[in-house]
Amino acid sequence: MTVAASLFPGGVNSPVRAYRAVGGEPPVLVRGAGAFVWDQSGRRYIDYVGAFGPLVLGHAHRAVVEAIEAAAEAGGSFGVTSPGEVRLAELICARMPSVERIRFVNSGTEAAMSALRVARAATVRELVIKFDGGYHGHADSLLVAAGSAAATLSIPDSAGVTRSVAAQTLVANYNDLESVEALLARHSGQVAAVIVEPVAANMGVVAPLPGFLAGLRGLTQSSGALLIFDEVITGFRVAPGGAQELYGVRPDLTVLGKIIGGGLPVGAYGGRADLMDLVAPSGPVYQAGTLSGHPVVMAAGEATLRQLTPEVYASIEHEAARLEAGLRVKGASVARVGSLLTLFFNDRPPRNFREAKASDTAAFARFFHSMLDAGVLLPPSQFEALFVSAAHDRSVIDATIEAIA
Ligand code: KE4
Repeated sequence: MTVAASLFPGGVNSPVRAYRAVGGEPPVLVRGAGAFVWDQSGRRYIDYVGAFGPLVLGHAHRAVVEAIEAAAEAGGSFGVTSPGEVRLAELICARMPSVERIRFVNSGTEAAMSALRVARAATVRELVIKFDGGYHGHADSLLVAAGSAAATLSIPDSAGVTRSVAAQTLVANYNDLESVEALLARHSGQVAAVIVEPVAANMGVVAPLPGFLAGLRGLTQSSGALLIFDEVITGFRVAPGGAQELYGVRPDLTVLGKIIGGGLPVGAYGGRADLMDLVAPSGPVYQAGTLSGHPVVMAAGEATLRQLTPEVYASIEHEAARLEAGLRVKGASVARVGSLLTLFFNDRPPRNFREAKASDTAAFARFFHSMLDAGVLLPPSQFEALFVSAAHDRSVIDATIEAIA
């Protein structure tokens, strides 16, 4: 796509799509249906990218396409609340009881950024704790990296992020409660929130160790900081009520995206009513969005959630477990939570980002390309997750296992 290269930085509209981590030229994909995508030469691939999470039903699910068509026919965004927003919000709040009030936005980034603003307003504190390897979108305050051991302050993880912004975000180690405790003690009374991916999926899939999430709940409660679950990936993916249902831990605020938009641009943040009532126009925290709650996006999200019945979760779980067994190749280890999987070229599943980074990324790149040659499209990075959808039926999983062999 040389034309794309002249139009977009790196020829892409999101960096991971440039295949820098695995090398080679990305295929140009033109169509998707169910578990499959086709490139412009007509070649078919089994797709485990699934738009990086939203397509839990697979590509172009009939019910979702029809809902989008009907909503589009009925006109665009009206600039006032419409029934579709209410219906989707009711579905989300019914499945995630911790979400008593919700605000739709247009990306996970916007949702995470807004949730932090609410937390800072609610606690009148300035610092936020995130985890090394945790990704919450590209808001300045979330693009920070752990400072070197000596420098206890965080450093920017992107050009253009200022040191003063980075200094307000502290970085702890995933699955390491002591690292959180130490930061809370050192900055006593100053931490507004801890934001965490309850199942990390941006360092590859790293599950929370037993007690980790409950430990975060206790530490935040006792220190006066809020607990924010970033469920942009895990929400309605790892269980009907997301990771907070799966692990039985109730956050103060939840960040959502991906699945709730059925593949269209979406984000949402929500949680305790007393916190969300701080958001304009009912409170002093300003946040707005021209196309927030767009009827077509709401229709796609509603159609998707309505398809996600216990039976569908059970069948996705069954096939994902079969894929996990099939992924056990020599010299690699598999991490899986529900329909999220990562094959780590590592002698055991990592428990944090430092261990994940020790994986053999060159071996992953070779595996990626051999699978691509065999007609299986994996996410182009060791630090992403494979997504199994409801459309990945027995025959698709069998074909994938064959390709692995
Ligand atoms: P968006 O702003 O990209 O909609 O969402 C940001 C985000 C927030 N929280 C979590 C846990 C996320 O995983 C993401 C975005 N995920 C990446 C892939 N892991 C999106 C792919 C991309 O950047 O192109």
